[in-house]
Amino acid sequence: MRLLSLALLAPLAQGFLPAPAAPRPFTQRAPLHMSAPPKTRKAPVFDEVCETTGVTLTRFMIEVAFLNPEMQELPALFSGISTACKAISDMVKRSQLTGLVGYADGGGSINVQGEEQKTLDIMTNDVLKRALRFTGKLGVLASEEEDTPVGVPLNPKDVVFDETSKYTAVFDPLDGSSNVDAGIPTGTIFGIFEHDDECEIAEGGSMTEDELLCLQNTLKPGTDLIASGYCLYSSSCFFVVTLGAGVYGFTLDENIGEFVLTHPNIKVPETSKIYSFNEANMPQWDVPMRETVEKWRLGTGASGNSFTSRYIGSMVGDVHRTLLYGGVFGYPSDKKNVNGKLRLLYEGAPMSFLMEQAGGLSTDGRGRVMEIVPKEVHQRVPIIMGSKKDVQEVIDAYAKSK
Ligand code: FBP
Repeated sequence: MRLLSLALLAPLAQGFLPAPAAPRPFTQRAPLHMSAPPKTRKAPVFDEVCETTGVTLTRFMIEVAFLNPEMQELPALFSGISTACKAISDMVKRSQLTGLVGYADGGGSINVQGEEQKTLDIMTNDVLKRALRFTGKLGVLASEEEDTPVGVPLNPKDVVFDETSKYTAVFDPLDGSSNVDAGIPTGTIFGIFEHDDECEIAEGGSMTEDELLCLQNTLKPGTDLIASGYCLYSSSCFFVVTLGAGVYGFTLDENIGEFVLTHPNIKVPETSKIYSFNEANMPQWDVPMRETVEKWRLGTGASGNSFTSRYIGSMVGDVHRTLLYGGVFGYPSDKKNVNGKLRLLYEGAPMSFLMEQAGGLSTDGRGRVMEIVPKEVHQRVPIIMGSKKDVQEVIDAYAKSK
């Protein structure tokens, strides 16, 4: 018999929009009037739940599409994403047994960001790419492991009943892969945009029209996301998603092969006692960032709380803990990496959409990460996200330092 929490019967959630601040010279932000006004999305209410299966992700998506007609084609896309995540969960879990460990081709396989690719980086990228393509709903995809955005031509050979290329998907197939062989949590991060065949094409030198169209369809600010989420491969396999009406967490029930709703309407606590950064970089951080964390250590910050430190080194793991327990996670700017380490398009923006929908904040110190318009697919961005009042303390420190 499955445990059914009353929260499952809870109705809607609302998005969150903090006031924008003066941008850094090199950061272009989408003025609020430019990005599509956030449409109020309806979240399903489950007044009847099967005791054996609980509320599955499949049912959740069908009900979301029923309540939000403009999302009719999302369930098909999500069935591809969740199938890929289940397969990746199994690949990661069995990798020591199947030999899918270490660097691809014994080392030397370098992605466009100069990072040595793990065997699992390449395999998980392939699994996700194909699963998305077979849904027949994708126009373009961009991945950490792909040099440039990839157009997904409608291909009659793949025989999908109604191909529409309605969406653009951006993803990091195996975030934290540097930790995977040590059994440390890793994850898949994804973001979904509407695909726009008509989008205006800028001059592109050597790029073909199609390539430019692909690029234009991916270089969008987080405020244009219609859905984002992650799958965490850890003690359990968690699938956490937002469609613009709150954040919902599912746990993989391997007995029935389904993601089952276990964390409805996640709300990140407003204040906390946890910070989560790679402190080895602290001496290089911007002064406002460094001073704020020093105050948190001493318990002399705005909340008066003495903070402790938690850092897994896999963004998905650190963000998942932050959503559930509260805290501030990030990879701020520092003298070495002025734009931090995390990628805006397929790490920063999708995770910021989740954090804001859970009532938290996500900033680069000077403004909302969600409003930053990417110039490049693999562009990096400083990120500080988490509990609203604590992140606001960082924003205030940066504002004061101006
Ligand atoms: P990828 O593994 O996808 O390249 O992600 C980068 C990442 O591993 C994040 O998951 C994590 O938050 C960060 O880098 C850790 O960086 P560092 O090892 O410098 O602390």
